[in-house]
This record gives sequence, C-alpha cells and structure tokens, in this order.
Amino acid sequence: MANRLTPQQQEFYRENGYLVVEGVLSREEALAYRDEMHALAERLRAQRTVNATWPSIRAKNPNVHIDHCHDVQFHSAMVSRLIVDERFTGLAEGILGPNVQLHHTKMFIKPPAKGAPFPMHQDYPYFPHEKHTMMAAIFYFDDCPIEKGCFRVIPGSHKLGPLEHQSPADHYLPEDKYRLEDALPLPGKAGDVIFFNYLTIHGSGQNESSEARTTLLVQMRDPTDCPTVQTHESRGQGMMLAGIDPNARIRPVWEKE
Ligand SMILES: O=C(O)CCC(=O)C(=O)O
Repeated sequence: MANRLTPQQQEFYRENGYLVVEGVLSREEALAYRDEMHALAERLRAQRTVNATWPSIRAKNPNVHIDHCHDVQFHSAMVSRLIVDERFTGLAEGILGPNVQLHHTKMFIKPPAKGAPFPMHQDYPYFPHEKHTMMAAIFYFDDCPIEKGCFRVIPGSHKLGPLEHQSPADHYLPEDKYRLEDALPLPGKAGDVIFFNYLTIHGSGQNESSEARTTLLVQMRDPTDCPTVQTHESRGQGMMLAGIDPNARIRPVWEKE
C-alpha cells in the first residue's frame, strides 16, 4: 500500500528543503538490500574498482574510498522493484506531485574507517533544470550513526537558489563558508529515507566506524521540468516511477532523434 506524506511533512520539506521519513522499509528488507549492494560491489570489483571519492577529497587524502555503481537498477531486479514500490513513490508524489520521473540512481558504500566524505555542495550544477523540482532520496540500508559519515544538510539552504561552486571537476562550495561540521547531521536507522531538493546544500563525513555505510540514492523530477543543459544523461533516465509523462514526447528531450 502507498505511503503518503502528511501536510506537516510537505510543509517541512517546502521550508527546509529536506525531509526524513523513518521506517519506509523494515529492518529485514533494508538489510537484504545491503547484502544485495555488497554482492554487486564484489561483482564490479572483479572487473574494476569504481571509487566515487571526489577529486578535491582525494587530493587531501588518497587513501579514502567509496564503492560506487551508477544506474543500479540495471544490475539488480530488487532495485528495479524498490524504485517503483508505492511505499516509496507515494512519498515522492507528496513532494513532486502525481508524476515522478527517474533521473538516475547511485549506490554508495563507504567502507569502514576509510569511507570518504562528500564536501558540501548543491546537486544543481551537475544537472540544472528549469523549475528546480529535482530531488533525491537516500535509502539507508544499514544503521547510520554520525560516525559512519551520515548525510548532512543545511536546512532551508534551497532558498538561496543556485550558488557559485568552486571547481568544474567536482563542484564543491567554499569550505570556509560551508563547513561540514556546521551542517545538521541526519543519523538514521536501516530502512529510513531522506528526501532533499537539488538546491539544498549537503554533504557527509568520513566513515570512521568499524562498519560499512550502504546507501542507494534515487534522483527524481517532475517530468515537465526540463534540463537547461544537456548533461548527465544516463541509462534509464526518463523512466516513470509514478504517474505518467504528460509531455507525451516520442523521445525525451535528452535523447537524440
Ligand atoms: O551519500 C552521501 O553521503 C552524499 C551523496 C551526495 O552528496 C551526492 O551524491 O550528491
């Protein structure tokens, strides 16, 4: 059965640019997803290691690492089922409206002790859109206390609009102005989901715990919100997770005829 946001949760998202929804998945389900993600990381590692640590972080500490996979639903039917699960999409509808369109998905596993941080940034510069409906959901597949490098936000920062970022390589914000330590930590339990707008300033710390931090990020938009730059095109982009694409384009704008 579909989960729905309350008017208070919708108002919280509008005001703060993020929302935590606890217990979207049961603990058992979340841990099964954790196992699925770790098995995927093993398979990928057998071919080549994909380290999603940002260049600006690597420059400071070459030993940190994040296992990464893009468009995870192409590797796991469990993930395909999850991104259209009404317990999840019903919540996304409460923010985006009845039509929820996929942009991309990402698996991140921050290994114990050396799981790399993400510097503070907005996602906007990676895939700017006209109406700024773009948002992400992060599933915690294991418990995520602060020391695991939990997700952090600056509440209300989406209202600042698009900001100038430092580097064309990885688009981080000035570290003296936007310090990770000053951002609000969002520790959580396996099965919790955090929604946040692509203008909300966010980041996360290093995993200093003895356990991996395992997450899935699902990036979504209202299908009437078009990209202003043809960039960050990926497999599966444009798939409808809820509702319909009212544009009724034969091919989406980012695909060439
Ligand atoms: O998973 C995290 O801790 C942050 C991920 C992130 O900031 C991003 O992918 O833009």
